[in-house]
This record gives sequence, C-alpha cells and structure tokens, in this order.
Amino acid sequence: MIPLQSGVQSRVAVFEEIFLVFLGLGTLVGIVVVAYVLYNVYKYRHDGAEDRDEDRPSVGELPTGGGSGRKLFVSFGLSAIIVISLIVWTYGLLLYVEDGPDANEPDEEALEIDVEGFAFGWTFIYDDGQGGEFESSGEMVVPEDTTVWLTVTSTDVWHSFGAPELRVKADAIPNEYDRTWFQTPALDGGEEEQYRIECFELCGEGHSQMEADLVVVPQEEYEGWVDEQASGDGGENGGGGDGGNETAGNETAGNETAGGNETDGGNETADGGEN
Ligand SMILES: [Cu+2]
Repeated sequence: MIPLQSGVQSRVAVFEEIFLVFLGLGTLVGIVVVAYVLYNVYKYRHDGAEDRDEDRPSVGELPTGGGSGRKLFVSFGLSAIIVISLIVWTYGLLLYVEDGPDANEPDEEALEIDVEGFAFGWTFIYDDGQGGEFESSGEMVVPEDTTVWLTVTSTDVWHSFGAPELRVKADAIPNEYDRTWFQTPALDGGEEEQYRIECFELCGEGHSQMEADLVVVPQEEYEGWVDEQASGDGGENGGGGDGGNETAGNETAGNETAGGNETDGGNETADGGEN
C-alpha cells in the first residue's frame, strides 16, 4: 500500500523509513562493536604460554589511546556527527508528520472530516459539497490516493481516535479540536481496502467495542456514496436516525447503550489539561 500516484509521502511511509534507518544503523554499530570485541578476544586469548605479551592489557590498566588521543577524537567526532544528523533528519520528518503534506501549499483536493467520539462509538461528519453536511456512523468512507484531514473531538468523555495501520492517533476531548491527517493509498485494481478505527483512551465499559471501519474506495464509488448519503436522510441530527442508512449494524448496537452512560461525562470534563 506504499505506492502513491499523488507523490505525497504517507505517515506509514515516513515511520517505516525512520524505523528502517535506525534499524540499519543500529545493526551496523552492533556488528562493528561485536566484531571488535571478538577480534580482541581472539587476539588476547590464553594460549597456554607463560610469556607476557608486551601490548596485552592488564586488569585495571587505563587505555592510553594512540597518537595523542586522535583515535578518541575521531571516534567521538564521528559519533557526534552521526547522532546529530539523525536527530535533525528525524525531527524534519516528524515536523512533516505534524504539519501535513500541504503545509506549504494548501491542497484543494484534501478531504475534511469531523470526527466525534461518544460513549461508545464514532460519528463522522462530512461536507456534502452543497453547503450542508451529513453524518456517517461507524464507517468512515474515504476516496483513494487523497489527503484526509480530521478534526477530532468528543461529545462526552475523553476518548482517543486511532487508526493504527495508518499511524493515525488524535485525542478526542470535549470542546477541544485535535487536527490530524492521513494519506489514503492508491488502490490496486479498484479493490477497496479496509482499516480499523479504535478508541485508545479507556473511556468506560464499552471502550473495547468502540470501533469503526475506515474504508478506502475508488474515487467514483466515493462520489456515489456521498450523493447517496447526502440525498438520503442528510441533515438529520438524531443519533438513532443514522444507523438506518449504514451497513454498520454492529456499531448501532454500541450506540444504543451509550444513552445510559452519558451522565459519566460530568466528572470527566472537570479535570483540565492532560498531556
Ligand atoms: Cu474508549
């Protein structure tokens, strides 16, 4: 799912790159260190002879370093260069993840979706393109090869929106609006792809069922879905009303139990800024 036509680097690709570079360098350093240790173990092995090798180190002896500390200086300098470049490089990539791919030039094609967490489910609010909006409950449908921006909040207690496979996570806190983004993959042969959305903040007894599907579909299919949603019972706000036009039968079950727990909200909103 890495190849993208739009040339936007996805979060998945960024984190994979960071992981592989650190894994590669770590492995390299490990090999050098272990090889050097083994070389010395072999060089100074006990061969039964009693003669004292001139350059054999003895217990408690301090290393003297060759060439007036040049060896030490070079190894320190090299390590510093590697570590500092890694920090700068990683920081740059993380800034890209923070700011999004359209930080410099706004992406007109980007899709905006508002996400509302509630005990225990997710509502996705879309712009219908005609000045109105419609809701999808339990299923976030998005077109392929597109940058999707989310504004995440909660209507009751603290939740955390996450789509692990897309490396997306955002706080869902009442009256706070956390922005995050992800890039949908270009679909191979028009087959839709599905990812899971979960809650990552223990929020009550229904927490572990607080899931939704993120479905990536071809562009035309997405447009058809938007028309269908917008013309269906668009504009209706009742929580129960949305369940009907969705395929997400299991999600509606979760929503229903939410009603009874709404009162929990009071004590949760009381505590101020965490993280
Ligand atoms: Cu939760």
